[in-house]
Parts: sequence; structure tokens; C-alpha cells
Amino acid sequence: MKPERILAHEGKVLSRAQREFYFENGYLQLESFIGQDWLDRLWAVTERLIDESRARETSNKVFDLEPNHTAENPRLRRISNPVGLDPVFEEFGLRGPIVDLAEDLVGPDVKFHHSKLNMKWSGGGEEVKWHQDIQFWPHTNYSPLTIGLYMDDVDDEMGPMGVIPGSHKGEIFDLYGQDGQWAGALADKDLARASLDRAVWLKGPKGSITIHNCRMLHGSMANNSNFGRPLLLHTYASADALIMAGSVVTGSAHAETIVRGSRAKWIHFDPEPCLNPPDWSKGYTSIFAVQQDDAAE
Ligand SMILES: O=C(O)CCC(=O)C(=O)O
Repeated sequence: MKPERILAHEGKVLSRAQREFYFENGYLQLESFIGQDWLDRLWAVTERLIDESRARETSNKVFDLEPNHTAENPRLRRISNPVGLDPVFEEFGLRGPIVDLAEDLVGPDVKFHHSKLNMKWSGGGEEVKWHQDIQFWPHTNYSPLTIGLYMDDVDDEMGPMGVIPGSHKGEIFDLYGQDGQWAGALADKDLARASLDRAVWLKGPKGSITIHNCRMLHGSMANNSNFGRPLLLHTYASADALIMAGSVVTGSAHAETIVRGSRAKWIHFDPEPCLNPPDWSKGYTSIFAVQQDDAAE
């Protein structure tokens, strides 16, 4: 990352202090950033997709289902690749107001990487164990970040996203388990080094935004409340960050789309080594399926 070069360009929507906070702490939170118009449009499509999921008994590339999902009582963990599923999601992810945030934090030249909608259903929506994202999809540098939109109000009971401030400057953890298989989460023995007592839980009213760097240690607890916790996530990177072969997790047709500025002429390499994930071109479901160790189609 090269904050000075990014800060040399005037911010579109974030103040200098907010941008500096992100570079220093690895995360940022914005309350009620997205208005009701956008939320209504996104919800209309989401409801339609939830309805479509009723016809499915097992997970597939679009729907990551909880084991007790049924037609009468749909329970989704995730809708994968929303930007590739519907023009409203596409407009939001590639041209919507959050792209300004990406530009302020990785710009001026910005690429889209992937999107997903983590539903965290009411009454037990599953936890996301502590992990960092970059090991899932290594890039030549550590600019990628993920912007999340809470599509509903989220409080402490609903499994908000937790981050460990400053952890993006620390260790890149091994996400393989003792058996050598990809676990997608920190091993218990490493959690002791993760300063979990310093966790900040990012919650807020609907329309609020979470932003975390790809090295940020983060996770979230189960949602035992009576309300869902839909978090619509989009990952962007500096255009000069090239993704390593085999590590595109979604197969999204929009991956690598330049959403601001232009394609990089020079590739930027950060020196620190990154963990090499399994070859996802041979199949990937979702972090939930991997962490909970269940099978999907
Ligand atoms: O949904 C969450 O709380 C966390 C999401 C996350 O970390 C991920 O999908 O990689």
C-alpha cells in the first residue's frame, strides 16, 4: 500500500482524516451512508432472489444455503456474485456511491474484484471465524479492500462484523488447518496472537458502511436475534494490483473491470509474501461452507 500516493489525489467523499484513519487502522465505518432509494432497489432484487432459492435443496454457485434451508422456510448464508446476477446490483457495485469510497482509499485507478451478499439469517445465521481475506485471493500488492453495506439495522445481537484495529499491519496468518486442508480461518493456536480483546464491532442503522483492508483480521458471531443481518460486500483494488492465477473466487465476469481511472501500465508489488490458497479454479463455494466444512454442489 502507498497511502501518500493515494492521498495525493483529492478525496471524493471522505475527509483527509477519514482516509488517514483507514490507512492507520485498516478499517472505516460510515453511518447511514446509503439512502433509502438505493436500499429499496437492492431489497427488491434480493427478495426476488430469496424467492428463487426456495426451489433449491442444495447450494450452488449462486445460493449458499444453510443445512436446514427449505422451500417454506428459506435460510441463506450467502448470495454469491450479486453484481453478475442483476443490473441493479451491477449498477450499485460498478457505478454506485460506494465506488467513490473505493476511489478515495485505493485510487485514482480502481478495479472491481468481486461481490457477495452475506445474509446471516435470523435465529442462528452462522458465525464467520476470524480470518484475513487476502489469503483467499492473493494479489501482487495489499491494496484490496472490501466495502460492506448493512441493508438493515444491525446491533450487537445480530452478529455484526468485528475487526482488530491495526491488524492489517501485522502478521499474515496461515489459514490451512493441521491436516493440511484449507480451513479459511485462524487456527486456535494462532488466536492467542490475534489480540481479540481489542475487537471493534461495526454495527449501525441500515445504509451504514463497513470498510476493511484485505489484511484486516475480522470475523463475526452467529446471529441469534429475530432479524436477519444482510451485509452486501464488494471488493475493489488499486488497478496496479494484479490477481494471482487461480485465485479468483467467484468466476465473476466483472472481475478486473476498471471502475475508476484507467488500467495500470505498471504492476505494483508489495514485498511481503502471501499464503498460497488452493487452486480455486477447481471449485470454490463460500467461506461459510469452507469454515463449517460442509459440501456444496
Ligand atoms: O459476513 C461477515 O460478517 C463477514 C464476512 C467475511 O468476512 C467474508 O465473507 O469474508
